Amino acid sequence: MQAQYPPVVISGTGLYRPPYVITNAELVDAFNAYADQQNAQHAEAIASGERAAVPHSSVEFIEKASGIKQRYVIEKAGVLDPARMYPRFTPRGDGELSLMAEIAVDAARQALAQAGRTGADVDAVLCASANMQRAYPAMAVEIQQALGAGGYGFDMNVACSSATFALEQAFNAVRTGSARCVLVVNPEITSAHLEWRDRDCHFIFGDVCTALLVERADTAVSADAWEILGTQLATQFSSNIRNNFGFMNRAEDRDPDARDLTFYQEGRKVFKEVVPMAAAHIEAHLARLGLEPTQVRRYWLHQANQGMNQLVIKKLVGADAGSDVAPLILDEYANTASAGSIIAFQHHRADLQAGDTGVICSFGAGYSIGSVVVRKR
Ligand code: CO8
Repeated sequence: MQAQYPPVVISGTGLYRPPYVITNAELVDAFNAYADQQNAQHAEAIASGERAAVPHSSVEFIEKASGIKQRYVIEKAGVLDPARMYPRFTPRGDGELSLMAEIAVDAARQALAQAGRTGADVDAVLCASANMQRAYPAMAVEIQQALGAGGYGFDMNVACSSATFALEQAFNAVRTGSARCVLVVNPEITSAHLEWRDRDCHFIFGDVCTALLVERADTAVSADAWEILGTQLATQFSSNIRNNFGFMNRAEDRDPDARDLTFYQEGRKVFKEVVPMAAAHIEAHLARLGLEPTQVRRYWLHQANQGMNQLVIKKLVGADAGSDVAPLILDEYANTASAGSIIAFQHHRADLQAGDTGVICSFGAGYSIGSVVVRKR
C-alpha cells in the first residue's frame, strides 16, 4: 500500500537581482577590443599560420542564436576591462559573510516575507547551485546561521538542474516529516566561472540568486501557495557541457597558457540532444500524474536558449503556444544556470488562478532534467 503523505506547498519565492546590467553591445565591444589586442600582440604568429586570429563577436549572432539581450552582474568593470575580463571581487575574511551567502540571504528574506515566515521557522537549508564558492564549510550552513534557522543545511550541485533537484529533496523532507520548513537557495555567481575571453560562450550567463520556501500545506500561512503534485528527476551522462575546474588542477601540471578549465560546451549538440529529452521527460511526468501537456496552464522552463524552449513547447502542446504558455526571462537575465526556471516562476505566476497547473522544468549539464508539477491553491 502506498504511504499517504500530507500536501506540501511552495509558500514563497525570492529573487536577488544584481545591480549592474551588461548589454550585448557593451559585451561585444569589450570582447572585440580584447580580440584586437590579442591579434596585434600575436601578429607575426598569425601571419605565419602558427596561431589563429581571435575572431570578433557580434550582437546579431548572440540575439539570433540565443535570444539573450543583456545580463545582470554583481561587478561590471572587471568583466568589461579587455585586459582582465573577470569580475573584481574583494576577498572577505573568514569572519565576514561570504558573497554567495550574502545574495542567498537577500533572496531568502524575500521568500520568507512572502510566506509569512521568519528564519526561525526554517529547519533545513539547501544551497543548490552550479558552482560553490568554496568546498567547505557548506554555504548552506553559513546561510542557516545568518538567517537564524535551525535544523540542518547542506550544499548540492546538479549544474543547471540544482534547483529542481533540491525541490525534490525539500518536498520529500517535508512530506515524510524529517523537516517542517525547507529553504532552497540558488546563488549563481556565473560571472566568476565564465570564460569571458571565449567567443563561443562569453554571452551566455548572468548572475542572480533565487529562493524557495517549502512547507506543509495545512500549516502554511502564505496567500500564494503552490501545491507540489509531484517531482521527477533524470540524469544521463554527457561530456557536452563541462567544468573541469577543481582541486586536482594544481596537481596536474597543465599548460599554463591553455584555456581556462571552467564552463565549456558543445552548444549545438546540447541543443539537439536535450530538446527531445526534456519534452519526453515532461510528457512522461505529466502522464504519471494523469495529466495531458495541454492541461498545463504554464511551463516555467530552463532559460538557456529561446529556440530550445520554443521547440520543447512545440513538441508538448503544438506550434501556436506563445510566451503566455512558456514565458522567457533569458532576454533580460541570460542563462542563470539553476535559477532560470525559478526566475520565470517568480515573474510569471501572479495571473494564474486557483486550480491552475504549471510545470517548473530545468535541463542542463550532466545531462540532468528535473520537473516539478505545481497547482495553485
Ligand atoms: N559571435 C559571432 N559568431 C559566433 C559567436 C559569437 N559570439 N560564437 C560563435 N560564433 C560562430 C561560430 O564560430 C560558428 O561559426 P562557423 O559556422 O563558421 O563555424 C557559428 O557562429 C555558429 O556557432 P554555433 O554552432 O556554436 O552556434 P549555435 O547556433 O549552436 O548557437 C548556442 C550557440 C547559443 C550556445 C546554442 O548552441 C545553445 O544555446 N545551445 C544550448 C546550450 C545549452 O542549453 N547549454 C546548457 C548550458 S548551462 C548548464 O547546463 C550548466 C551550466 C553551469 C553554469 C555555468 C556558469 C558559467
